[in-house]
Amino acid sequence: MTATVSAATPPVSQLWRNCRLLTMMEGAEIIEDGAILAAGERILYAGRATAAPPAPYARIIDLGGRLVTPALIDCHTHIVHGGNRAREFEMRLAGASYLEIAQAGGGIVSTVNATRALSVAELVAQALPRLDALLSEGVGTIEIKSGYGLTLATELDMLRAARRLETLRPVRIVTTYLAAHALPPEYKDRREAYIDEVVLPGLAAAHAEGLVDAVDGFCETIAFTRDEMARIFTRAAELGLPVKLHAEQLSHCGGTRLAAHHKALSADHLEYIEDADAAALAAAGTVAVLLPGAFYAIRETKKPDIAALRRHGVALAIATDCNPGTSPLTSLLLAMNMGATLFGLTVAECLVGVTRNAARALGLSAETGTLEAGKSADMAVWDVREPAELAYRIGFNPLHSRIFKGQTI
Ligand code: DI6
Ligand code: FE
Repeated sequence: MTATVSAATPPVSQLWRNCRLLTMMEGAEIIEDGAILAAGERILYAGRATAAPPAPYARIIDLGGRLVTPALIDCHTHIVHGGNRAREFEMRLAGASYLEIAQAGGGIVSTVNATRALSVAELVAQALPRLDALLSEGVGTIEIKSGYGLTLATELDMLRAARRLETLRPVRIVTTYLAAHALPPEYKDRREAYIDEVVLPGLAAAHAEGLVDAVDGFCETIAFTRDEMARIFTRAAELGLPVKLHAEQLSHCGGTRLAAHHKALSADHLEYIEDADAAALAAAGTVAVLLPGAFYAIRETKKPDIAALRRHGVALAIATDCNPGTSPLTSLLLAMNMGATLFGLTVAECLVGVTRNAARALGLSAETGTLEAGKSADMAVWDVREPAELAYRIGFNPLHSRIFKGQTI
């Protein structure tokens, strides 16, 4: 995130009234006669209108009885990348396996080639429609990962593109360094050299340029081992950067417990977790980020053990995982629907998963994710009556308006 310089003029106070209010604070019920008061970009009050601090307000906005939630947060995306894999989608429909596609030059390597071919400006231009699709559904904060450059220079370019997006739209962007996403072909059989020559120096360079908010990796048989990820996490800790991990997506490799051991902000995917993994996440306070779009797109049949995650009290988040290979999904509302329909999450779990818990998965709990005094005035106003309507529809967008840092978009 880049810091914004506050203007010298006193902040305008605004009161939004006549709404059904979901603050998404722990234990909070829906408030029928809701009001939100903000000074500039900060919330001063969110609660019953009758208990709001007294006027004068510079501006009063009547929300016509609509539902208001915190702006949504997509806490796991790869929206910066080159090209697409629609051709591969067709090959898979015709019966080709993932391996056959990879051998034909497809798979993640094709996206790496397409990404390396683009300038920062071109990466930005290709990401903008995806960003706009997410914003149109009331999203106010988006995490964006690198991981399709896999050279020092191109990983930094991906992060520069992600940062630039924040200057082009009213949105908060959180960047994650994911050079440990795949082993590039030029380092085939030289795994350690890739980490020594690209991943670690790239992390230092990206950090020095202020491009990194967190460090991630893909811990999987086809990607990086636990020991390799441990080295990268140790370096992240030395730089004071929080970590997260793609863990247990395709098989059980022990990534979840590694993430918990390093007090990761989140462990993501988790289709193959075991009970002890859920216990470790709970003990570490690590958020479980569920990515039903990837589960759906690769036709996975093993579901994450939601019962175990609940039993241990793990905080659950939901994200799109928007990426060209395994989750070409640019709808967080649809991700919520999939979380409910495919994984059996409740509506309340879906809502908290794209607000409060998603903020926590990004280390942003003090800034956004709930509507309460002191936080950023990031809100979504919906043309619905019941919260369940946000998870229930498929391919319908009921957003009325979006407010980001107190400004109605
Ligand atoms: N898990 C995934 O599903 C994607 N990356 C990851 O770590 C796959 C990315 C791709 O196929 O392009
Ligand atoms: Fe991912």
